[in-house]
Amino acid sequence: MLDVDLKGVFYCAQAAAPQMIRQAYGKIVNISSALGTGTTPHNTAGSPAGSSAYASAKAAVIQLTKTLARELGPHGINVNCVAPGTFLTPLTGETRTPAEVAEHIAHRTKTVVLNRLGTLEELANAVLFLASDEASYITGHTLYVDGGRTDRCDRRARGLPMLTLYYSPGACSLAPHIALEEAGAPYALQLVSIPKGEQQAPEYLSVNPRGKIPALRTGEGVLTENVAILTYIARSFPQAQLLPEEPIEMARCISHMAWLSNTVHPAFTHIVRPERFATDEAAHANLKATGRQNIWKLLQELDALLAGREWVLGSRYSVADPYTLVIYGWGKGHGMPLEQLDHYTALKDRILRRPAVRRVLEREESRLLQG
Ligand SMILES: N[C@@H](CCC(=O)N[C@@H](CS)C(=O)NCC(=O)O)C(=O)O
Repeated sequence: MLDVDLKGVFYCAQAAAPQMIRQAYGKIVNISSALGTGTTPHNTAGSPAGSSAYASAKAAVIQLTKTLARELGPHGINVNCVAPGTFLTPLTGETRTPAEVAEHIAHRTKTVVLNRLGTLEELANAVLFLASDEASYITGHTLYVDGGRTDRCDRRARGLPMLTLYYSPGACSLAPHIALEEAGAPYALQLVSIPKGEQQAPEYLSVNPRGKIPALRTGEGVLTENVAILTYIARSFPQAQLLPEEPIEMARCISHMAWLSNTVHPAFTHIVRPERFATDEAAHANLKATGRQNIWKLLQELDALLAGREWVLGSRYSVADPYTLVIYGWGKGHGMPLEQLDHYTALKDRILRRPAVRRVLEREESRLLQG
């Protein structure tokens, strides 16, 4: 690996430089890699082998480019480098099983702003540009030819802290959990089990003194309230397109989430925690029964507003969808006949087909996966 990817590059330059110096003109374009830039973490999706030899050789090529540019610049020689992202070549399949190739392509497509892998012509064009006189005043430069890798642009790459989601499986924290996964965000999970009452433990109250899940720890402090957390995730990772840009569509998305948070969610609290609404135990049965009626009406309202829509906002998926999915799971968990709600059930099925959603539901062992 080091012989081909590093020594090969060094010896080529060493062989070509004397002739270039004699003619006082030359262009050297080295081939590094996104993995050599130190800004793209090695992601093992579909790439099971270790990459330390490859990454270090490719990083060395970037440093070689910079130092050679300094040494050869006075002789009229430009030395540059390209750092390609993911391009499919015969090697892609030689080092992976077909399933790993598919996983590799799916993952890399998702982590690219342009949402597709590059063609070899596009890479060759970048090299041609640096080799041409169009690039006569560029030297010592590394050109990223990677379709805009989002993991290069992410918080980890920018040295910002990871996001930490405080969650409890099946709770409304499922929505931001899905949003983080959809966004390709770097995040860690911190389990705060509601069944075990951990949301009232001093450790968690120091995070969210209201003792509610979810909370999201950011580099700028802790955020609470689902609507704010979902909006923050969507705005922090705009390439994932989880919140419309146009003010009116953005407001519609927030309006839907606010209604889930301030009306639909509390309706469930009446049946789960009636003691919070009436100290007289005799009233609890009535609170639960009324709560169930209210919830069923709200679920029907949701079903009606989803008629003719692919997603909550119409034709575009947004953070409002996973939040709406959470409510479906709760209705089902309380034995309500959700299957009677055709539009809502169709939305649930569509959301469940999204790979990021499935990963999260499997992680949370969600009952939504049980059909
Ligand atoms: N308004 C808050 C409500 C959060 C909330 O009530 N979360 C529930 C879990 S779904 C919780 O923490 N329950 C524990 C409790 O109330 O003690 C939000 O939308 O984030």
